[in-house]
Parts: sequence; C-alpha cells; structure tokens
Amino acid sequence: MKVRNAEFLTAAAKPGGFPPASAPEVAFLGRSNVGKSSLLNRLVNRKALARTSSTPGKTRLVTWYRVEREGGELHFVDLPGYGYAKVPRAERQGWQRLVESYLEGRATLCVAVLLQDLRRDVSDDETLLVDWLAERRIPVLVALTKCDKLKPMRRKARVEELRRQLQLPAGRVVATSAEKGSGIDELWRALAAHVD
Ligand SMILES: Nc1nc2c(ncn2[C@@H]2O[C@H](COP(=O)(O)OP(=O)(O)O)[C@@H](O)[C@H]2O)c(=O)[nH]1
Ligand SMILES: [Mg+2]
Repeated sequence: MKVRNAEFLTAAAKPGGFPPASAPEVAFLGRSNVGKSSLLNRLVNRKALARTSSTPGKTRLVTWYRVEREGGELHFVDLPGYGYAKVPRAERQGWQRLVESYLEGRATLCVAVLLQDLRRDVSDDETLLVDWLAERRIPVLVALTKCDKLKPMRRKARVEELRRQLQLPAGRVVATSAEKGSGIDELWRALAAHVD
C-alpha cells in the first residue's frame, strides 16, 4: 500500500471536539503499551507521527491522522489505551464514554483494529470489546503485535491460539511486528477491503 502523506489532523477529549466525518475511518484500539503508536507509524511509513513511549500518557484523547494513499484519503483514529491497572474507576468510565461515543456515533467508521500483544493471553477487556463491536455491526480486525519477540517456530501456534481465544476467523487476525515491518502489507490489505 502506497501512503503518499500522513499528518496529524486533530485530537479531542470530548465528542464536541470530534472533526467532521469527512473521510472513511479506521479506528485503532488496544491496551496501553500494546504497540499502537509503533504500528500506526509503520502503517504510514513515518518514524514518529504517533508518539511512542513506554510510559502511559496522562491525557485521554482521541487523535485523528489524515492518510493520503493512492486509493484516496482516509483517517486513522487513535483511541486512548485502556487497561491501566492503577487508573481510578471514574477515569476508566471517562475512557468508556469517550470511546463508545466515537464508535457508536461515527457514520464514516469502516473498521476497528484491536491490538493484542502476541505474548499475552486475551483478557476480558478484549473479549468484551470484540463482542461489543460485533453487536453494533462494526467490522473488527485484530492485529497481533510484537511478533518479533517470539521465535518463528512458536509464532504460528501462538497466532492460532489467540485466534481461538478471540473466536475470530483466520482472516480477521493478522500477525505484525512494527519493529521488523512484518505483517504490515497484510494488515493494509485487510484494512483496504473495508475502506475501499
Ligand atoms: N520488539 C518490539 N517492540 C515493540 C513493537 N511495537 C512496539 N514495541 C515497544 O513496545 C513499547 C510500547 O510501544 P508503543 O507503540 O508506545 O505502545 P502504545 O502505548 O500502545 O502506543 C515501546 O517500548 C515499543 O518500542 C514491536 O513490534 N516489537
Ligand atoms: Mg501510544
């Protein structure tokens, strides 16, 4: 997939700050530290469009990036990471409200990409999200992240194990490594099928 240009569009802490729904959108979801910023950067061939860090950010924001490809313009939407053990309940509810208002109300949303670390087991957070998206007829793809951390021998079996935990068909689960660039073309192909 040829990306001509990618740039920050806007970020919003409240639905009132969401930009006009002017292009097909791909939403990215995952627990903090799963590798979301790294994968976003890889998908658009940019080193630091989305910020990467090992320390979780404090502000809960939905961030939009404008991505220009050969097939036309689309938006990547970076939803705030969940699963901070120490986050107070009120803040967690704030995350839920913000994310749900985006996912439920966005006419241009084409597909949600849920990120899952290849080495971790699927938790209730991911299972609930997959079910929640399915109930709302929002197509979901799962990007398994940090595949380079497992030896090739173990990788394949692990992908299948997670696919079973997620109860998704094989075509919905893509193994990726932002570090090595593996799986990026396959993820783009899967995304494009929903966007184009
Ligand atoms: N080995 C490896 N590390 C990765 C990969 N993707 C992200 N990381 C590391 O995981 C940590 C969290 O990555 P980041 O993209 O900031 O995650 P985010 O919090 O989900 O946005 C950073 O230390 C990254 O360098 C990957 O594909 N392979
Ligand atoms: Mg990040």
